[in-house]
Amino acid sequence: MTTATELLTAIRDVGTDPRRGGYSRHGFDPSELELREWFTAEAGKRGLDVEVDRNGNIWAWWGAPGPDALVTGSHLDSVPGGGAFDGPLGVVSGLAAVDVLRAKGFQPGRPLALMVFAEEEGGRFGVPCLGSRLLTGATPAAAALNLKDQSGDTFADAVKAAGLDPARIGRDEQALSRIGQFVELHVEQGRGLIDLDAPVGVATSILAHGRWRFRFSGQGNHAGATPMGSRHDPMLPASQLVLSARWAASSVDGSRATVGRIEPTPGGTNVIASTVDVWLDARAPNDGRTRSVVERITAAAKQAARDEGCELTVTEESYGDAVHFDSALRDELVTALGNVPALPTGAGHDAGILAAHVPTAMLFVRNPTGVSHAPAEHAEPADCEAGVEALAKVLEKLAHK
Ligand code: HGY
Ligand code: MN
Ligand code: MN
Ligand code: MN
Repeated sequence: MTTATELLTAIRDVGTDPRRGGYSRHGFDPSELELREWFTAEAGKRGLDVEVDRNGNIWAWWGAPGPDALVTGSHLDSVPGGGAFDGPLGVVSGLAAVDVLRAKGFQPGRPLALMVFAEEEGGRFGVPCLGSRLLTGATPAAAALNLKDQSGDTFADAVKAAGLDPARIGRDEQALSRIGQFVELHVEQGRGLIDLDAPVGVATSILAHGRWRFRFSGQGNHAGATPMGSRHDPMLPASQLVLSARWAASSVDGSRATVGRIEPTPGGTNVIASTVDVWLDARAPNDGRTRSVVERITAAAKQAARDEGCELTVTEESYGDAVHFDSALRDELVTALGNVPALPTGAGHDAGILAAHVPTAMLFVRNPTGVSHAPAEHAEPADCEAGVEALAKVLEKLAHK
């Protein structure tokens, strides 16, 4: 039997993009395709039948596909310069849990599948959980196919390059109807389990979460020849937006607002930018609070654009309302595992998308640094094994004959 840590070590050498350091791949990116091949081989070694659905999500079946399948899974793509656990831990724990169950001669009493969702981070096309959103129809095919990545390739181009048919992208009734219950194991992205001194916990809720693109347009000009009083420099209102994200979020309880990506055009050191694109990630415990944070930030950005004689266009790139996981299923997990803590997560997950369609639950594994979306993200081997044991117990209980 291979441990989760051994499997994580194995995939560290597959599909890693050295340019960004650490673990970072985009969905549908050539380096991620290699990783998907690795997963397919590992699933095959465990006698799981692998298929790729029309939206690029991978399903590894123990037993004939659906209906009323018990499904577990997560994602393999990551953010630029991300950590090695966010996504992969859920996938390798599924493989290791199958090893545990097979070793004890367990035979599932219902179809059981291990999934890998495509493009969960939205790192390439800007929409998080794209694979699960397309599967469920939360994102319509038409809205997805025209999405462009930073090199100008469309999602349709990427789908073709991945060997899929753009005409078949979209809500997959048959695949969705196969899922009876879904459980995702994930490294915790925060300090909850550290403070609770527990290796494993179950999720209660996910924040309402959206992404907006602010485009400030001004007057491109020469850095030396343009007097300060006659500039329309979009970098000024862009900077104001970054600062307002901090004070707006601090004034709305439990909310978070982040600017992690700013792109001036043309981006020359001696050039006053003509446009500046700023991406805002905003989240809060409910829809109303997220919206109010974004409204405050947008008002400040509009005023700053006016003051600098710049134009502003705002585009909502993605949005997902707050998720409250199925309490009955959560209670089943707590019963199966014996008194594990239940806690919320600030991070988004494919489980959050599926929760609108099937009873869904999440397991978290302690992260001693509490850091995520950065190389410091971590889970100790003993806690990874506790996660595998917990997942195997949950799968055994829920898939019992
Ligand atoms: O961004 C998120 O919340 C998740 O880690 N994709
Ligand atoms: Mn993530
Ligand atoms: Mn994740
Ligand atoms: Mn996820």
